[in-house]
Amino acid sequence: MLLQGKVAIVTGGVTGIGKSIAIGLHEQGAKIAINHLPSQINLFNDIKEIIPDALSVPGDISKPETSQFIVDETIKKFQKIDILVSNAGICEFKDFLETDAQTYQRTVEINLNGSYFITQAVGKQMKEQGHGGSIIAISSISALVGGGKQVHYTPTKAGILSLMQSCACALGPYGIRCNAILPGTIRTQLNDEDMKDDTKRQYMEGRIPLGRLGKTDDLIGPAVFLASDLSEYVNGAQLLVDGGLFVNLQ
Ligand code: RM4
Repeated sequence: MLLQGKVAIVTGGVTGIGKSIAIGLHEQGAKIAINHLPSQINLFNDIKEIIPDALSVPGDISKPETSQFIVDETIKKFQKIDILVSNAGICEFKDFLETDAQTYQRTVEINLNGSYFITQAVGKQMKEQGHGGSIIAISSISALVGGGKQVHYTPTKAGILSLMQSCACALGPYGIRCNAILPGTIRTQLNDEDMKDDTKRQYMEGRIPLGRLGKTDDLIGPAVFLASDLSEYVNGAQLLVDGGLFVNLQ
């Protein structure tokens, strides 16, 4: 029980990587506030079966006011915040030259702006609390390498990595650690369509030394590590969780 008595916020916490991490932090003893879109309340209710005292903090993370709402509601219910997992994100695969401005802007607003706003709001609360904290942002292998159909997306993941590096500098003096997790190709709803293409899926599996695509539960251990005191001197780090995909040229 590495997180007994801790309070964690997970954004985008009812699907994919965010859902697995929310459940994983709960299993280590943390109380969980889960952000999700209002339309996903049924998905939140499903998670309540697993995490009975989970707090629903619905809202569009791209709006600055949502982050303050998340912090205020979490404090109301749990009186403190120790951990933030900034996970909410979208990725539609689209040809660069056909990508409309709205798709680009929405991807930036949710992935990068949303991560900035929630990190700032939680950072202010943690500073006021005076006992530090751990902020984890879900960046991506795509922060480090490109994707021909992800030109609107990869810059947001690179931005999230950079956000954590600068927040590590800005918040470190308050004992608040900021680190990035960089998932590789993890099977989630974000790549359902992309991975339906057998040729693409077999290509990706062949690129990964461990021989398989990632599962969302593969992110639980790294998140628990960075959330817990096991990583008390880890600040501004980036942790690839990709089965060896990034380093495998040949
Ligand atoms: C990740 C990475 C994966 C892709 C998902 C949607 O950042 O690019 O390959 O499947 O996004």
